[in-house]
Amino acid sequence: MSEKTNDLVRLNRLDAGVVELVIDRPEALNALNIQVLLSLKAALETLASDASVRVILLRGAGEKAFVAGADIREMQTMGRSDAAQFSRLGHSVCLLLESMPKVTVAAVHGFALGGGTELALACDFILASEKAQFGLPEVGLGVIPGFGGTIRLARTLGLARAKELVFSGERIGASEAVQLGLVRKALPQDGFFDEVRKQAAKIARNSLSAVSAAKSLMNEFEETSGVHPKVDAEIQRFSSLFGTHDQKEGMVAFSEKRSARFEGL
Ligand code: DAK
Repeated sequence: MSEKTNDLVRLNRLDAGVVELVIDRPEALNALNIQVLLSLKAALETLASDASVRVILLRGAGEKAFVAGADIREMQTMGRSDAAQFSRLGHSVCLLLESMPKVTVAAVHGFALGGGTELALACDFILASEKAQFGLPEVGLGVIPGFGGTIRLARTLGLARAKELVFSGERIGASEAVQLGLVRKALPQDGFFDEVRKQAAKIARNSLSAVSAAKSLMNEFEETSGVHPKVDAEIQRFSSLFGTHDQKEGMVAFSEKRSARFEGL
């Protein structure tokens, strides 16, 4: 059964307590604008308290992308306080995915860039097809990841590898993501979502109270080193880059489909 929570986010209820939460903005490669984030937040809040739900599969609509990042066109006009608000909203979605008493799985079949990689990292784990592409290209736009990506990537890959990816903005494919430990294995593109649903159903057959007890315990290990204590620092750093020459230039250059000319200002 497919429910439209609104025009940007769709909910498919599958068997045995598995639901697919689909970001449905394929014409912009499912880029996260404020409206998408608000819709995701509302849907996740509802699912968190729905006793029939066990596993949430987060995915993007269309052939090409999970999520190609935060919406660059929308960010282009943001000042510092808008950026701080935007960052707080993004964090609230990621923290919900990370902490809700359900299993959250990112199903990545194409581009997961910037905010897309960050959203995927906030899920309990990522299932990726062989066409998945990950990366945090924000420094090429004059900003930094603003949804907790720096912290979660460092936690997953180790500090030096995460720094290399964040500082270079380089994209990696599925096989490198496997080597780095971001995902366990790359699944075939053909039949990817069928396989993802099968794996979700397998988890859903286990005791949800046991699985969510394990989840909260494992998250507690992260309490001091994890994202929560660093949210305010990241929001402050992220928003302080808005209004700089390089942030404006980076985002205008994206819209004009040309390389950015940065001045370090
Ligand atoms: N924002 C807005 N529109 C986007 C977009 C994005 N991130 N990514 C793609 N699109 C749009 C394109 O502009 C294009 O629109 P039209 O020109 O057709 O109107 C359409 O989607 C199709 O994209 P392309 O024509 O570019 O498709 P290609 O196959 O040629 O290229 C691509 C695919 C994924 C390589 C390319 O679209 C691309 O480089 N996209 C941008 C990827 C990127 O830089 N992502 C990082 C964005 S910055 C925050 C939280 C998080 C973040 C920031 C703040 N807070 C909470 C404050 C994170 C920041 C980011 O994510």
